[in-house]
Amino acid sequence: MKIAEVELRRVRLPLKAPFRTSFGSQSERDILLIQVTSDDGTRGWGECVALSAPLYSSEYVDGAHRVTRDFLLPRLWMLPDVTAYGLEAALTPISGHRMAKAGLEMAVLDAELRTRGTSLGEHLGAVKARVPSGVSVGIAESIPALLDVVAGHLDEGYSRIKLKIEPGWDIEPVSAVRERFGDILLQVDANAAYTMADATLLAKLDAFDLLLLEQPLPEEDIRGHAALATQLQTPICLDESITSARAAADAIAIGACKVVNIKSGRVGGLLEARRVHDVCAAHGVPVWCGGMLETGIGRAANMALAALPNFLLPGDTSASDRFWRRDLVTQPFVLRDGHVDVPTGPGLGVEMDEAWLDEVTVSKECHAAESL
Ligand code: OSB
Ligand code: MG
Repeated sequence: MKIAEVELRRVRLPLKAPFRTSFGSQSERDILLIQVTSDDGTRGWGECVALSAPLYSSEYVDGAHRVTRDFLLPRLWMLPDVTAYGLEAALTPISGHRMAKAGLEMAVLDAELRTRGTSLGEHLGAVKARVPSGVSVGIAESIPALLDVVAGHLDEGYSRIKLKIEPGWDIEPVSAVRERFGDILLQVDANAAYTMADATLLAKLDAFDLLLLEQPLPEEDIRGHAALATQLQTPICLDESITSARAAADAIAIGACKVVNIKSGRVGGLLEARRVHDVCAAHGVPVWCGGMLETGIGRAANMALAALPNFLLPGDTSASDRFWRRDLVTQPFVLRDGHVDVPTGPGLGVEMDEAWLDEVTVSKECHAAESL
């Protein structure tokens, strides 16, 4: 495949409600979208998951945009024949910037698979037609407000609830949710907000029979997680720390996690995400699919990934209306019986709602291959 053109577009989409985590509150998303067009006119879309500020990880959307334009695209133009696999290799010399790489890779893979008439699920090795859908619940104003939000999601039929926690918002809300809703699938995510000094406090979570405790300690603190694991019954799951299949292998070997959250953006793309899946499977470590407040583009990729065999826990694979009044795709993802369908059409299997997309577009720049 030859790429004739790449469009970098920024869209601004308000969230239905502010989403609060230990690293801050989001009330809208400023998203980098990538559209590639091949020389035969096939188009592919990618969504970069970088947030506005470098709080969850070191990447942020303005930086990802710039890296894509200044360092990734020149390497794409140098490829005589473009495939997602070839692009991944061509981008390897660029250190870090995994979310930027993942956004471009997604667009190329979408176009490549559309050319071949293959769905992303089929390409990655999906074994399910639909995936169980969990929901990530932000830090609330009060316990009654949290209970109302959780009750709403359970009424909608979500299969599992994840509560965001931070120091001062942990034991009480978790206890209140467990007491009020009984035997639901429940887990918590700390987004690196604790230290080893909190080990005794975190051990109190053992009383609530949680599926897992996600990323209690900082990204680089793999050894700390291994030490903490010896003091907890609740399985530790890593998110921020797992930046590659190698990082996953290391974390598992040292006993830092019993479960892994996979986000293709965090690990540099869907191809590396599948390797993370495979490494975990080889070690008998179950995985689940994380989310980054994606529109239907990134959400489509998540559903395909979450359909792989070792995705044994429900993911943050919620329906489009969890965050958006109107998604960017014409067929938004809907929740049915606590599940969301994996797209079956070629590539990502979604089409853009062009009118809405244009309405929420803040900027657009077009880059063309110098010669074909
Ligand atoms: O840690 O999983 C996380 C959102 C943004 C950044 C990090 C995280 C999250 C979520 C939301 O928890 C997951 C979703 O998109 O549903
Ligand atoms: Mg997380």
